[in-house]
Amino acid sequence: LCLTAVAVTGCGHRLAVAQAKTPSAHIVPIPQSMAVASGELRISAAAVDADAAAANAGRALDELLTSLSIGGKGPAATPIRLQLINDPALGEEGYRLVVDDAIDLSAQTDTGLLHAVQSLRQLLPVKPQADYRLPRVVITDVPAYRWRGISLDVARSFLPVEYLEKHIDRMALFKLNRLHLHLTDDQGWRIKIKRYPKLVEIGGASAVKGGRAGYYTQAELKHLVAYAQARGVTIVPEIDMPGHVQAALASYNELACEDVSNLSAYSGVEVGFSVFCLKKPEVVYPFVRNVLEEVAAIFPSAEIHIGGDEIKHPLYADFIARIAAMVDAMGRTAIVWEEGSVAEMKPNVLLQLWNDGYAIDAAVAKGHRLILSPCSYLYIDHGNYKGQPGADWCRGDGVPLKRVYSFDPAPFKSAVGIEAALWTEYVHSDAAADDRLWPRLAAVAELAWSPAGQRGYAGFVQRMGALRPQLDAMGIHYHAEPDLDWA
Ligand code: TNX
Repeated sequence: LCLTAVAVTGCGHRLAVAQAKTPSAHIVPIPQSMAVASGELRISAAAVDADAAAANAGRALDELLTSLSIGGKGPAATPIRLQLINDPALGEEGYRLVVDDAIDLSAQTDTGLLHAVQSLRQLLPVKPQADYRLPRVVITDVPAYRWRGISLDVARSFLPVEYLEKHIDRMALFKLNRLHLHLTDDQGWRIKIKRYPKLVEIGGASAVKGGRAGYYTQAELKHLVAYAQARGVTIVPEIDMPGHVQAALASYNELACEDVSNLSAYSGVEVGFSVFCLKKPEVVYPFVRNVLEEVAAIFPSAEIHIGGDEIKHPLYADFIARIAAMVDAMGRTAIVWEEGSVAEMKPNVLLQLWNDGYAIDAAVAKGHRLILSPCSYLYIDHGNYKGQPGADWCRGDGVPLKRVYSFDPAPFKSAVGIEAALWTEYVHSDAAADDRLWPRLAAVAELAWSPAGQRGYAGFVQRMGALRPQLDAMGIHYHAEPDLDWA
């Protein structure tokens, strides 16, 4: 007999491995509850019965099975059922996944079922095999936070549409659900506004030194919105103002106070020098309104980010209050970086925290809720390790995987969730973005989805380490993280 030891002489190597190992259930983010029973389910074919009302999840399941060549019916086919059910405890995004003699995925919504499919996908290998062995599990899973985000700065250095599509697929694998696009900054304006064509003709043609210029057409952005929506991801647009606007001033000089006709977009990395001319409300407010109307027509997101960072101006609080009200009148909710908390705004306006220790209690007392992006944990433009070239202003030791994972959101009782940020002053290619994003974004996903009681770095390392083939299959140029033995 050969039960465990692979090295025992006389045992067929493959047989020994197959008998020794119950397939393990490594899922990131770790589910709220998961019971693993003994034994395994073997699958070679699947008989899918999917609720037609869950179209996105049905398509995702179909793609998963096709990618593994798990085909059609037949007497030996394993039933796979994808069902919409009524179970309020699962909320908007929760799901149940049971692997027994059949595979049952259930949720109240299409989005919940999408998450169930992603968990199933992580339990399976990434390459076609003759048959598949799944652990028998009962998973009930609900996210800790409704906001599980990543912000990409496409303004300093552009990221192409094809990259964003891939990025959305990767987010979906880890149940991340908010893609915040920082579309405008001093160095570039990346969204075509039909009423102001020079914004992309001039502002879209520049970038930070060494970075990529470019812009998205409205058709491209609408395509991305739909692509993301089908994968459970909401794209949240940001138009940063009243500072960080040099690209806009270069395109439409009248937005500036100085009487200059040769302003040009900026390619350095300093911040805080450009500002709309707030003494010319008759110029600035109609411009902002027209821009935001086109933005709102492209992005159906409940929230629109209006920036508001890093600018000191006597009319700043008034400007933020007026633009937040403008967004509100459009039927959307404004998000503003933490500095905007000085403005009088409706309490539903979300504040995005980015400086560790920023004094936010007064704003919270007014009812504002928070998106947590503390730079010393979640600014992943900072190095994967101390000394990796790039930003270091917030934390000189970089923001390693373990550091990201150690962020504790619990003290922030008014948080709606967590968002990491990839600024791109020093990130100028798809591969460089991948290197910054992965595997750290998986840690962010676990912080945002999994309850504190289930989390732990050792377990994360073990589960994430096992998911390396998933990242390889997606073609991710991830950082060779030593903690995961990926070096
Ligand atoms: C601060 S965070 C910024 C960005 C920079 C980033 C670099 C925030 C709201 N503003 O403009 O790109 O630091 O790490």
